[in-house]
Amino acid sequence: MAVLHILHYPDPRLHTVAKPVSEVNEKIRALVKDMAQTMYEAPGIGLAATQVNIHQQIIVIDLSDERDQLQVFINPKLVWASEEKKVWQEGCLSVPDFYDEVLRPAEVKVQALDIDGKEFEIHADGLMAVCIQHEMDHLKGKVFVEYLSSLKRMRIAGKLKKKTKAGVI
Ligand code: GNR
Ligand code: NI
Repeated sequence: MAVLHILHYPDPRLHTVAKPVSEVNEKIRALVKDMAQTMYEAPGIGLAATQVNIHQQIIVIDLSDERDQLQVFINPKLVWASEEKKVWQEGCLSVPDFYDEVLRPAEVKVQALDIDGKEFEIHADGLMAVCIQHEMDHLKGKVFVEYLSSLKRMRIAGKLKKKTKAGVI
């Protein structure tokens, strides 16, 4: 197992569009383990492969307090989103120490493959709906700061560049 390096905004690699996984094999399962370890160590409630510079459609999520309820989504597809939208204060491991409000559909249905390559569907609301949409955006090369004003985005990019240069993150 290994803790992987997380890319930080405005790294252009965060805008790479992930490709579908062709087969859920042992290599993918090993990668999922490393992604889970990286998410737990960070700590975060979710991680998309894009954030660790692997451009395949893989997401791990764990919303539990005990950190023992790992959920894996491979090749996730949005099959339904509610008309109703909700604002949530979002953060991102690729945008350390910044939090801001994002408006998204309040509920979604997502179809994906699990760790055994078996298809399943979930109906998510609350934080799960926010998190799965946030992670699916990563796979499309989108970071949550792209929902904010260009002024805010530029400020965040500037501050993070400075921190990276100083070796703080
Ligand atoms: O750890 C995380 N917390 C979080 C809080 C509100 C909305 C979304 C998230 S996801 C984030 C981990 C992360 O960056 N996943 O891509
Ligand atoms: Ni994120």
